[in-house]
Amino acid sequence: MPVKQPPLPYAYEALAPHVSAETMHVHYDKHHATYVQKTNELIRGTPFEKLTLEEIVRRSAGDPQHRKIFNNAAQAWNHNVFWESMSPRGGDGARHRELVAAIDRSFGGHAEFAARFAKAAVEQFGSGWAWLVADDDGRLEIVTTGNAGNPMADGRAVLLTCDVWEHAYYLDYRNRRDAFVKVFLDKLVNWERAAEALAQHVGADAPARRAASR
Ligand code: MN3
Repeated sequence: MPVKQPPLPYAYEALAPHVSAETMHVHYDKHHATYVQKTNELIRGTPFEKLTLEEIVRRSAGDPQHRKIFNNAAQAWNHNVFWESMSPRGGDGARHRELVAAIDRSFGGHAEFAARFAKAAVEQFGSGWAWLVADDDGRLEIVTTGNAGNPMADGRAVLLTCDVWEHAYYLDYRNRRDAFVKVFLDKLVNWERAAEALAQHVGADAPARRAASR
């Protein structure tokens, strides 16, 4: 299988009580696994078969002919980032100096960032994703996308994402997306991952790395 589903970075029950083991099993074993499986079915025997998952997402983005491939490949990639965006020791605000400075510069502080991220995530109409992204100058922005949409396809560095499809929270929070997003921000966000992604994108050798990945 050309596209693999990476193992969860923690145990199914590791995020409880904030995200239950039941939600993790349904979400990772059923929803995410199905996107990976469908991607592999769709790319079999096509030029996409030789590409990495990131390349599949970038090259199918915006092409109506490859919409099915994009939808499944992007959902496979988005979930990889979502699992990494949470940690059993998460939440609590960034501590990495560069990231704290970027949040202050871009939003005016952690509280303002969290309020804006929560608002964007809750107001995303229907299924989709809320993202913290960085541009080439290290300026941060909160964006939302519908369905499988993803800002990596537009060349932005993804620091974090929160899945706001109902399957991400319905078993634990029913219709209360706001409650799930609050817990995501307060208890789960993996700020280490965000700091590493920012450093990779704006570090000294980042322009060369970005060019190579295009
Ligand atoms: Mn999901």
